[in-house]
Amino acid sequence: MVANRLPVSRGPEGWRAAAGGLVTALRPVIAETGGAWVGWDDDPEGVPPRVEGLDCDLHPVTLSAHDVQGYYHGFANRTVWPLFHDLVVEPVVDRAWWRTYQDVNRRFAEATAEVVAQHDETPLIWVQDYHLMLLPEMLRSLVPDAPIGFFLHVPFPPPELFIRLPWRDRLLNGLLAADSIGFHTAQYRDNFVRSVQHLFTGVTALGDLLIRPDGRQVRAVAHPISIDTEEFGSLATSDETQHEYEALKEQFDGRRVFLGVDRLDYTKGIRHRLQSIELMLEREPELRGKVAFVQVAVPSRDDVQEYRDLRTQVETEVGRINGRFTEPGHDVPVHYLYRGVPREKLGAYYRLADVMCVTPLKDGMNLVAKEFVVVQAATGGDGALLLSEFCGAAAEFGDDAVRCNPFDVEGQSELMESALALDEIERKARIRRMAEVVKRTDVFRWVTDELADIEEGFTRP
Ligand code: GDG
Repeated sequence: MVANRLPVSRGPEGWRAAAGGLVTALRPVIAETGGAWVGWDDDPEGVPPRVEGLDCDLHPVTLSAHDVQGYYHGFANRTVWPLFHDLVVEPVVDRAWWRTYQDVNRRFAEATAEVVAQHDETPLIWVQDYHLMLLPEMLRSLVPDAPIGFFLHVPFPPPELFIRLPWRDRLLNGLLAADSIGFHTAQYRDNFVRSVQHLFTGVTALGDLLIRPDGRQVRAVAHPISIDTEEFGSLATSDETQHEYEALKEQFDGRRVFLGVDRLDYTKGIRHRLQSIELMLEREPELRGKVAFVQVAVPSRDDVQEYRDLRTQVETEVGRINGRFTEPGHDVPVHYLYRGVPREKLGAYYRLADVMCVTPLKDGMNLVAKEFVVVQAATGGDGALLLSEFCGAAAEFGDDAVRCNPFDVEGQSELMESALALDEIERKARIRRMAEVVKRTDVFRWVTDELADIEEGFTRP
């Protein structure tokens, strides 16, 4: 496995495997194959070669402050991220960042080739995400006999937007050296295929296959990422979550709760969501005091200017709404938490929510939506899911979610109200159906499908 970060984090009791579906889903595969993980060791004291509970060798790539600035904060997060999220902010184009991105990708490739050389049999290499898009090509020349897969966790934009990037050919060539390239949805896959065909006339598309002029075939496939549904089912019903839930229930007694849980990122539609809440309270005075909106905003990329600006804008909105609609001696309408909360608390919020607002302007998949429906279904809940048309999850839930266009702030505010007004039996049935979808296509299925496609796509040289 090659990813920007190693799958470990340091807590008060030392190093442990990182929480999250990806690591959980890979744990059995890694244990079985005696796997290895190459990633940036973002810790001043370095990362140990093994961490208890994770049967996997860790191979750190150490980056200087200059590398991190150009490769990570720069090219990955200020050029590719906004471009791939349909330009919701203007990408910054900087040649020096691009050079650093190439250098760092090269170092990841060399570190990976060293790991491969330690194995008797050539292992399968699976590369994750937009930080490492040049890696398949670099690896192909260093280890020609390894199956190489790539998965993109963010959307792939339409060709009209992608071709604005000065180094568009280089990125596509980087990816096209893989045996299989995975995307969350058929739409992102099609955007990629159309970009390839637009820029490289010699490439033929045939179903899931792209045939390059040299005859090499590459698979471009849609495999939606998901969650470990059992893990979230147990989280929902654990004693600690129950305890947290009861406390929240009491705090919000007599009020219907809207919930948002996001990294504080401009792609997540938090400002538009707050504006919709404000419009709803303005339009419907009888809802004032009867509804509360909880926004968990997990700090993210706060050394990037656009993210610091976003925080100021969001906090201004929250202040304005609370200033307008709080009655002295009563609770505020918007509860804004600028921090992550422990998992049990997150589970309790998912249980508490009457309407979960997942309203990104653009989002590759969005796992919060999947976690919410699974937690609700595990406890017989009847919460509604307000879901943006512009996230991967929308392709899976159809009309069981209340679908919204977050750019239409007024329309979204009306949909918030209709979500609240849905009949209880109807809401329960919808939650059950959406949870069934997530259970059928959980994260283990994603890993199996991805690995199978990489193996099948591989032709020995
Ligand atoms: C990228 C793509 C794609 C959030 N707040 C807390 C907390 N979380 C956890 C959630 C969820 C995860 O963080 C967020 O995942 P998302 O999928 O919603 O969003 P991104 O971070 O943007 O992820 C996205 C994903 O990659 C996978 O491919 O779906 O489209 O942008 O798991 O539970 N966890 C805890 N406390 C919090 O306060 N413990």
